[in-house]
Amino acid sequence: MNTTPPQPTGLRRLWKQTAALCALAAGLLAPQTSHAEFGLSSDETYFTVDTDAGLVFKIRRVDYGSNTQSPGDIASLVYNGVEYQNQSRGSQINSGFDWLYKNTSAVTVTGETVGSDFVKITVQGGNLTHYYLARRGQPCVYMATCFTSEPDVHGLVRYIVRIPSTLLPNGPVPSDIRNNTGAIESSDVFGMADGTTRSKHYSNMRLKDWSYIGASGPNVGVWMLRDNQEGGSGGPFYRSLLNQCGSDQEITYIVNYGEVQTEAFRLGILNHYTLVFNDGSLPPADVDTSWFAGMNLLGYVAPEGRGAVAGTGILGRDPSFEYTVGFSNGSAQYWTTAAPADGSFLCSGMLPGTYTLKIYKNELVVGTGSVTVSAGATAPVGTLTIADDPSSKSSLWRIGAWDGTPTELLNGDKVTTMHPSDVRMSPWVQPAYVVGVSTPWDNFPAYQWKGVNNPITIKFNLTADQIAAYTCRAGLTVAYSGGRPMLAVNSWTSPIPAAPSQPKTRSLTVGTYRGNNVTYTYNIPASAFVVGENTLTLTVVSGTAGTGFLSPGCSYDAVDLSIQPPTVSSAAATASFGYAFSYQIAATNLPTVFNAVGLPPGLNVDSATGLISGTPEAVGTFAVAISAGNANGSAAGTLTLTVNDITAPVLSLPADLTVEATGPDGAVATYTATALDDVDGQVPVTLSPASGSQFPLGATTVNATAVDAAGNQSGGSFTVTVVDTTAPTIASVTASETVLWPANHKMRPITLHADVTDAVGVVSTRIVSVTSNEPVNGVGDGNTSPDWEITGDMTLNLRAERAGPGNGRVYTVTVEARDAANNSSTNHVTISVPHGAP
Ligand SMILES: [Ca+2]
Ligand SMILES: [Ca+2]
Ligand SMILES: [Ca+2]
Ligand SMILES: [Ca+2]
Repeated sequence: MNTTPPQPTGLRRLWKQTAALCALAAGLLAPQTSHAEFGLSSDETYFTVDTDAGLVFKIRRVDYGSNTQSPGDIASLVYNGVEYQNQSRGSQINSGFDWLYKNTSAVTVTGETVGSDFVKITVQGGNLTHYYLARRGQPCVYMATCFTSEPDVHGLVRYIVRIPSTLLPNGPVPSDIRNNTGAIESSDVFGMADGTTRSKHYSNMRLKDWSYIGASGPNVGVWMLRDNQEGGSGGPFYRSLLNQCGSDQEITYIVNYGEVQTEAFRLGILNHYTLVFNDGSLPPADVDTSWFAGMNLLGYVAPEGRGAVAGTGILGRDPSFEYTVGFSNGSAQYWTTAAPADGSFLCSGMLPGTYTLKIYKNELVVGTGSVTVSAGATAPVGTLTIADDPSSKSSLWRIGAWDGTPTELLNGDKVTTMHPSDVRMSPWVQPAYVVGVSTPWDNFPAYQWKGVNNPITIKFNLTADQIAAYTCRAGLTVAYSGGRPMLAVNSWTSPIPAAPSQPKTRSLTVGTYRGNNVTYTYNIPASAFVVGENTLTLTVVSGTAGTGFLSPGCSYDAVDLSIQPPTVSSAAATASFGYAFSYQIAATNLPTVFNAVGLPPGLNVDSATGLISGTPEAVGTFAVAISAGNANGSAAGTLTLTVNDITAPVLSLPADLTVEATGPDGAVATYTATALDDVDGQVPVTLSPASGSQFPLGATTVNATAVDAAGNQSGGSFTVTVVDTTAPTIASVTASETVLWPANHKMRPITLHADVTDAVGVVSTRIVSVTSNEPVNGVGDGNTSPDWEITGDMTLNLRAERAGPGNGRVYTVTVEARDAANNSSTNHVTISVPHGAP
C-alpha cells in the first residue's frame, strides 16, 4: 500500500491556546476500534491511561537501572490495538530522567485523575517537572515541561518519541537514515548509495515555519504539535533537528537545544506539546489546551494572565520580503508575521514583561525597539519604521539580498536539508563571479570554507570617474570555527578581521546557516582601484584548523560594494572685501551635493560643484559650515574664511590755498578735509599742520592722512601760501622845511620823513621824484640848474628860488615806500618858495 505521506511543510501558524477542539474530537482523531472506559489505572510498574479514543498509553513508574527504561518514560503507546512504542526503549526527555538526574536526585512519578475527564501524571526529577495529561475522548498525550535549571549532568531538554519505523515509515526524507552506507561526518551525517546524504539535522525547519512534526504509516499518523515556543531559545528562525528515522521513527520536540544556539536557555516557562494520533491525514492545526488551567501545572499562565502587542504598520518594507516582528527577554520569546499589505501585526498570548522588539526582514534584524506587555491588555506600538536595512545603502554592485539568509545564493536552497558534499549540490568551487554577468544563484556560493572554495573571486569594472574610496560589506549569517573573510582588491589587502561571535557547534554541515548575523565592513582606499577590471577576493581565514567541509567557513547573506561618504577638508582662506573671491570645497569620494552655511554676504556656493564665489560684502572671520554628500552620506567641515579690508580710505582735500599775510609771521589758515572708506564710511582725517595754524609767509605743505579700522592708510597734501600783496601805506610825508626863504638861489638841504606802515614790513622808503611847478631854468630865476638834487633816500637839496613873474614856486617831492614783497606806494610832500617874503 502506497500513500503519499504528509510531509511537514512550512506552515506558518500561531499557536492558539483557546482554539476549539471540536474538529479534533469530532472527526480527525476519532477512535477506530472499541476500547475500555476513559481513566487511569496503575500497578507497581506503570500508570496506564485509557483515553477512550483508541489510544492507551503507559508511563513507567520505576527505575529499571537502564537509561533506555527510565521512570517517567512512555513505555507503551497502543493505538487501535497496535503497540507503537519501541518496547526496548522508552519515549522520554533526552535519554531519560534517570540518565539526566542519576546520582543527583530521585525521580518520582505520580498519577491522578482530575475530575471525570482528565488524567494527570507528574514526573519530578531535579528542578524539572514533566506532565503527561490526557483528556477524555482524545487520542493524544498532552505533555508539559517546566524547569528552573537545566537538567543536571547532560542538559538539553528535548522529548523524543520512539516508534519503530516499520510501523511509521513515512517521515521527513532528509532525516531518514535507513539504508545508509555509513557515516560521512561525525556519527550523525550519513551517505546514501546514490550519493545523497541524510541526517537527523536535516529535518530542521525554522521555528516560525512549523507547528507539528511527525510521520505516518498504514492507517496511522503520529504527530507532535508544539506550543508557541515561548520557553525556547534562538528566536523565530532557529533551526534544530526534529526527526530521525532509523530503526525508530524518532519524533522530537526541542525545548532547549544547544546546537547553533545564539541565546541563553530560558527557564521557568511551562513548555507544552502534544502527541497526536490519527489516521495518517494531516494533523490538526492546533489543539485546545485551555483546560490546562484546571490541572494545577507548575508554570502555567492562563490566557487572561497574558497580554498582546499590536502595531498599525511598518514603514520602509521591501514588499518582496516577509517581515516578522519578534519579542524577547530573558524569560520568553514570541514572534508574529507582519501583514504584507501594510506591515500591521498582532502578537498575543505574551507573558507580562518588557521585551526587546525586533523587526526582521526575512531573517535580518532591520529595526529594534522595546515594548512592555501587561496582562489582559494590548500594548499599542503604532507604526514602526525600519531604520537599519543595509539595502538602503546605494551600492555599485550587490551580490545577494540583505535578508539574513544565504538562500538566494548558490546551493543556498539546499544547505538546510543536505550535507554540502551531497551530489545534488552544485560545485562549491566556482569561476570568478563577474558583476553584471554572473547571477548569485548560479555563481556565488552560499557557503565558503577555508579548505574547499577559498578564495571567492569577484570581478567588476570601474570607469575613471568611479575611482573613489569604497566600502565592501560581507554579511555572514553564521560562521564555523572562527572563519571570516579577509578581503583583497587588486594589490590591496584588508587587515585580518576579528573572529565573529558565533555558536561553537557545527553549523554549515548540519543544516543551518542561522547563527548571529554579522556584517564585515572593509574600507578600501581609492588607491586600491584601477580603471578597467578590478579583482576582489574573499578569503576565509581562521586560527582554527580543519579540513574540507569541517574547515573554518562562513555563510553569506550578501556582499556589496558601496562608495564611501565623502570626506571634507576643513581649511582656512582669506578674501578681500570688495574683491572677487572663489574657493572650491575640497572633498573626496565623488560628492554630488555641497553646502556652505554662514558665508559672508556676497558669496554663494554652487551646490552641484562646491565652488564658493562672489564678492564679499562684509569683513570679519566667518566659520562657514561646509559639507559634501553623495548617495551614501555626507561629511561636514569648517571653512574659516577671513575677509579683510585692504582698501584705504579715499581723501577729499581742499585745493591749494592762498591767504593774505596779516603780520610779519604770516597768517592763520583754516580748511577742512574728509575721507570715505569702503568699509568704515567716513573716517577722520589727520591734517598737519592743523587747520587754524599760523602759517609763515610763503608756501607750506599741509599733509593729510586717513586710516580705516583695518589700518589701511591713505595720504595727500595741499599747499597753503601766505602772501603779502598789500603795499605799504604812507600816511604822510613831512619835510624838515616846507617854505624856503629867502629865495637866494642857494641849494637848501631838506630831510623828509614819511609816516609809513605795512602789515608785513617796510623794506625801503625813498625819494623817487621831485617836480616843480616852474621850469628849472625859467624867467627870472637866476639861471641856475639843476634846482634839486636827491642826496639820499630821504634827503635832497632844493634850490631856494622862484621865477620872478610867478606866484612862487612849489616843489612836489614824491616818496615811495616798498615792502619785501615789492609792493610799493607813494605819497608826496610839497615845499614852497614864496614869491615874496612870508
Ligand atoms: Ca541574503
Ligand atoms: Ca577700507
Ligand atoms: Ca605789504
Ligand atoms: Ca633854476
